[in-house]
Amino acid sequence: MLTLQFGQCGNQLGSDLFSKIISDIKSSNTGVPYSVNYEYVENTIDKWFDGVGESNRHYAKAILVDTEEKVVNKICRDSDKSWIYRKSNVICQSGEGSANNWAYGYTINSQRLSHTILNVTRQEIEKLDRSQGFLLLLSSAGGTGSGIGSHMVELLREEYVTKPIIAAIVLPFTFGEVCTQNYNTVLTLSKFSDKADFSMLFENDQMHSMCTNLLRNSDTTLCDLNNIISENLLAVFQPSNNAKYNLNFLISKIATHPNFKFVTIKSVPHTPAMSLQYEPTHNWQMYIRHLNQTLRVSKAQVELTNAQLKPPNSISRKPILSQIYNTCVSNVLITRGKLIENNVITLEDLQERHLYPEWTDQSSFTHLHQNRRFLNRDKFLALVSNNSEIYRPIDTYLDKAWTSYKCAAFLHQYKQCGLDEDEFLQAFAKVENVVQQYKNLKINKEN
Ligand SMILES: Nc1nc2c(ncn2[C@@H]2O[C@H](COP(=O)(O)OP(=O)(O)OP(=O)(O)O)[C@@H](O)[C@H]2O)c(=O)[nH]1
Ligand SMILES: [Mg+2]
Repeated sequence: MLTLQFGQCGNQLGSDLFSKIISDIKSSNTGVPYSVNYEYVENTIDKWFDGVGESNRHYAKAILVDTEEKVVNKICRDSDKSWIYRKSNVICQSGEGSANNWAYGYTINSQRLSHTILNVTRQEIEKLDRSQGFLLLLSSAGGTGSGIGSHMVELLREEYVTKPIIAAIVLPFTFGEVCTQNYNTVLTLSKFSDKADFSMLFENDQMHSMCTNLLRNSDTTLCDLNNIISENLLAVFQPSNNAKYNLNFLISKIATHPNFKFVTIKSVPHTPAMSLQYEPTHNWQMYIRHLNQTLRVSKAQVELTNAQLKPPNSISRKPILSQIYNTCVSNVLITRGKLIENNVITLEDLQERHLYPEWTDQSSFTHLHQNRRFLNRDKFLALVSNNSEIYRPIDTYLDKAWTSYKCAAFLHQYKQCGLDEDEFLQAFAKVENVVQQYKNLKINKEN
């Protein structure tokens, strides 16, 4: 798998991801025989690294792209001792970035850099003849990751028509930071919904609240958010017991319908570092139940949905399951850790038909397992879910972007970079359509 890291967020996240891969393969307590661990480590190195450089440091299979040097220089300097980026894979223009403007990244900076990015990509792909495809890392809020990332997903799809392309897209804090972030997010999602096989969305809001509430970290930094995101990504992409498990397999299980290409990853357990050793280890079922809960619509939302869709029913007070749970196009559960006889994994909760729309079949749920412990954890579970809940964050950015658009806020900055009104409106229409499709999943089932 060739990773392409774009902009500040993509590069910082990528760096954390590769460090985590190394800690996983170096963890001492694997829980499996030597030969099983050996195969796991070999597969991991084969997937993420490409040869070794000076002092036996593994070269990451990655290309780094940015339009300012600060972050890239820092992560190249900071690489821990056992892995390193290839200098020739760093494509960085010493400039001022893309000014949080998607159009500046998509048109002006892409024009300068895309040729080089494609050339380096071609060289890498030729070398890695069994390459499984591309993983793109970026945030949707800035200008470089979102703009150049969007242009590259188009170019890659054009050149590698059948190769898997997936992305991890970090969505900005909703009360944030960059005034153009909503436009940038809509423009980015519109491109990725078309060109990527699927995109995994990570909301900074949610990652932050996990850090503060679950991990009791009162001083949360971007590194802490990346820590959770890369753990989630790895829990999905590290080898499983299924020999056929690769990117194509995952795409065939998770992106089963062309209208639904955005997914989330939820994982358990997350324990504060301080209490890790005192924390009881729960059985598989407890963790699965926990993941199952993440498929529920939050209470406030249930009330909202009910009020909008159906008059309250005074006769039947029984909760209607389809109204409480989100509707899932597909779910892939990956469990990691030792299976013992009196603690089996039962999957009924996640296989319940009420979770899935009628047009799907049994194959909308997939379970993969790996006996080897993950990152020294006794058990670790990740659920990749393609479900209706995803419309909520997307709709929030879309709404805010539309409100700005109606009063023409900041539009001149985009026009200056060559983005015309039509392209803007097309992006709005595309993302609105994504939202509607996911919303309809629920409505169709309830009718
Ligand atoms: N989770 C996470 N979010 C980040 C990180 N760095 C930046 N962000 C978020 O990304 C958004 C800003 O995008 P950047 O990645 O900094 O922008 P860029 O792609 O470098 O684009 P320009 O700086 O405009 O050229 C904000 O929403 C930040 O919260 C990171 O390391 N982790
Ligand atoms: Mg930047």
